[in-house]
Amino acid sequence: MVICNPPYILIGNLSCLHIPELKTSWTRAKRECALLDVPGDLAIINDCSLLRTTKEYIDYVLGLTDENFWIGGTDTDTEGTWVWERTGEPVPMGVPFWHPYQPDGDADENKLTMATHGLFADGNENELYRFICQEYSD
Ligand SMILES: [Ca+2]
Repeated sequence: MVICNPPYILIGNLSCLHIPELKTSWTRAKRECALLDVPGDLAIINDCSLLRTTKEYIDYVLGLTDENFWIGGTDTDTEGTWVWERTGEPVPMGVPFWHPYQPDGDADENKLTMATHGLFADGNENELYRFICQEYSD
């Protein structure tokens, strides 16, 4: 059983997430997660149930259907090779995680979002988006 420390809340009985009100760049979003009372990092979403329940939380609890959210993936180091920045583990590619037309930004878009459609899309790191922090236990 997962126990979450405030400000994180349990999503889908799977992970402890917190979505601050700020819109900011990917790099500052990452820093903001680290500065929470219980430090976290931009979310790693490796599980399609977590992807789905996070989107449901965003849409139906927060009512933020038109927002993009930074999460913890990047292809800055090797264009086209997406990894979770915190662990270096690969980001799952294709269905059901990514939108069918994503990623499409090549070297201009090297950070990962959960976009308005609830699926992954690449984004330019200087875009000002909401973001999803995750408490981690390892
Ligand atoms: Ca890229």
